[in-house]
Amino acid sequence: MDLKKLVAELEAKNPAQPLYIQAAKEVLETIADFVNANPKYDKYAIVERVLEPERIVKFKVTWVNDRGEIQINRGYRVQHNMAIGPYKGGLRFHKTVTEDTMKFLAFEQTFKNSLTTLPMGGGKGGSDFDPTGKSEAEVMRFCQAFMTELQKYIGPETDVPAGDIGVGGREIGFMYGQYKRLRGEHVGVLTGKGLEWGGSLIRPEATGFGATYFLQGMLAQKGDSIKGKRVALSGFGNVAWGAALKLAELGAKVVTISGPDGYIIDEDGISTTEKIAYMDELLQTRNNVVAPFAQKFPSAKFIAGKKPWEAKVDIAMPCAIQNELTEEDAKTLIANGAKYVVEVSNMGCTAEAVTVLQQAQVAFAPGKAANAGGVATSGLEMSQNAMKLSWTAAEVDEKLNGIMNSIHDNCVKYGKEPNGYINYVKGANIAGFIKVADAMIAQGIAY
Ligand code: 2IT
Repeated sequence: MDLKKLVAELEAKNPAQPLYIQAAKEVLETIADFVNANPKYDKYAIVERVLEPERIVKFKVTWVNDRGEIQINRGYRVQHNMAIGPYKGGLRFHKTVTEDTMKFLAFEQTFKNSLTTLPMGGGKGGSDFDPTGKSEAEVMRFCQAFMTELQKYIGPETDVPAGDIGVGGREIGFMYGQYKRLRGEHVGVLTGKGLEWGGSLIRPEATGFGATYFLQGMLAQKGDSIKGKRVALSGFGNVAWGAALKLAELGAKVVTISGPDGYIIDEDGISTTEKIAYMDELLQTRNNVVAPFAQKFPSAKFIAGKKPWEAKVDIAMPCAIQNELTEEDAKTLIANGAKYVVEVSNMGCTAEAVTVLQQAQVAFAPGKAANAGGVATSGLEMSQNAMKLSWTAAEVDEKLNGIMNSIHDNCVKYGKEPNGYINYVKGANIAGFIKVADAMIAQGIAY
């Protein structure tokens, strides 16, 4: 493959889509040597083909708010790649959602899902609907209107959405109810369902648990361990919550969480059951502010308008949204002695931040590897739905742990550099690419 030419084409074909270009460029740059060493990929134009989503559905969502006013939002589903299984990926409801956001997330999802070892293709969807401050009735009406259109394009064997930012158990419930009402089928068309109606144990915790298991692999690789480590988390949603739970259990000290309003620093550690439960309580208020945490717990301080990356920590785990950790933040973390950065949000670090971290030999894990535990457990939910049975929490957790270990092993296999440094970005991209690429070759010129 001609890297320069492909990057130029990528930029020309996707004008005004900087997120998609950022995600795709990173993959192109890290797989180029591998692709060039294996001519079959060029023979079948696999790289060019994988850069193009199989389908993008864009639709109008019209609903009525509590004041009787008509609201119009945009809905999306990007069906990126079906080579290894049905499209699979979350739905994001957030005011920043654009076609660019959806394309970058669906692209990342294809490689991530490939890494999980489970048969899932890549997709992503969502809307620019902003859940902040909306009543339960408004959220329900929106979810019903959204699913009325989305249901035309999904199904348990074709495309299985789940949650993401702004979409949790409540929203999955409202959308599942509407799917059932329209189709008359109780099937595994969504994951992240409630336990009583087809959901899986450990799914709510899975992204945070999985990222922590991945971190354990990174630490073990350097003969280090998690106990006593100071950790900065950003965000206070489902992902940060799951990570806080597992980090506390394994003896790390989480010192920060954050929101759009600023960050919380707590030198006593955000490690007690009460504090972690309060994170979830704050999320359920849907006000999207973290400041009240400091009013509730005297050991916690609120720093308005700042990000948690200025705290002195050993490990940073961005758990909020893309590009939340910049080059400046990376330099601050390095100056403060951080040795590990684990992306738990999708593409949580800017490209410049990743370069700075890698140059300083900080162990850096990309989201598509470290946060794959969420979708992996969605895959386990699909298995349980197909078998019409449910596994115990211990069974799911053990499978999740095994999957995260295998992702870590694969990153090391394809990402180890001559000096011993593990380039997890390169490892994840090559390992994720191989399975998708080989499946596409086997299936002929279809997509
Ligand atoms: O980014 C992700 O991997 C998710 N939001 C979870 C997707 C899923 O299908 O469980």
